[in-house]
Amino acid sequence: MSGMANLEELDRRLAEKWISGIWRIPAGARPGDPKTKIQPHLWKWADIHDALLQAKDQIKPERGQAERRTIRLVNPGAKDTEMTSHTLLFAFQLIQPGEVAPPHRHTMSAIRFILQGKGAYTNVDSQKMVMEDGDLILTPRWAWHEHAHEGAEPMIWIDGLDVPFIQSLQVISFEPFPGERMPLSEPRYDTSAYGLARPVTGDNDKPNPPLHYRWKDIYPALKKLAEGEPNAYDGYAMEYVNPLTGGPTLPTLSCGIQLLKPGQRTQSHRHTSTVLYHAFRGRGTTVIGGQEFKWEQGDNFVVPLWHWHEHANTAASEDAILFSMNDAPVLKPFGLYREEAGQPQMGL
Ligand code: 1HN
Repeated sequence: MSGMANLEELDRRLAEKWISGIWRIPAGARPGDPKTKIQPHLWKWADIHDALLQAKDQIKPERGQAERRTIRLVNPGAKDTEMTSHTLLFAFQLIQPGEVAPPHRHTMSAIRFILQGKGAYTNVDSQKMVMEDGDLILTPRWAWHEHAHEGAEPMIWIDGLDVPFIQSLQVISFEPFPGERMPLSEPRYDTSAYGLARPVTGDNDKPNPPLHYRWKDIYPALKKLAEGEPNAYDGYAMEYVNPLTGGPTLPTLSCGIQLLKPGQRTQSHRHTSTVLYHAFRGRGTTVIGGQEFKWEQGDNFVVPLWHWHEHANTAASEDAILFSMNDAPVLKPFGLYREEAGQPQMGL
């Protein structure tokens, strides 16, 4: 009998006992550099908006039904999970005047980044947070939340969640609120007053309150930052911090906002975190792993981990503003966050 036949026989005998030799692991599973199934990809705003309008009359955000009129961005490398990356999900939600997206809570953390409309609010842990364009609103893990719309026109926002990460840990819990509507009170947390001082209350024991970062506070800060020196890789970039800890936006994900001036280009770098981007204002080009992606307002793209990337604002006179969400907070505590500077790739 040949050696190979002997080895196959050995593997078969071990498998019967639920044992497996590590000689069965292919060499390709020991890469020198991190490998991901997630692919660089861009989703056009027109396609996202069309999808929401097509779902508008067919889907109602009702209990026991869909609960939310929400569409997901599916990475071509994650067809099995229908998620945007292996850790993160970007989804888009539309709510009609008078509708209520029923209250529930889950072990996934969520952010809302508001894109269009007026008059809707999200109720997180009984705090009424009125949504305005460019606002970032947090729904921390296990917080009760519902959305309601008191305005006159459809409202659209981004839902950013850590669903696939929580799925991979197999700790998903989901609970409907015991009652049709949540109780409501005015917000207790005013983030704009929190930057330098925080309330001395028992709430400080709760490190992840449902915070509201208002565009009317963030945008002037971003413009002010743009009067100074840019970051080489991200332009004029800020992270939405948790003012109670100084840490990331949420324990499993962090959000950022960055401005590129007309004609501005960044240098290439790569890191082990994955980033989902939304073009909030302006237009430009991002090169990801040698592939060029042209974006304009409303478009979304993903920079998969360890892919070289650089951004450019290609407009002559308009600022470009990118909102982003990344998974660095689940890497950094374990020393798995790595970053490397590269050579420029853009032939613009
Ligand atoms: C969710 O609870 C919401 O509450 C939106 O608005 C999108 C995507 C996956 C899982 C839960 C919401 C979601 C979600």
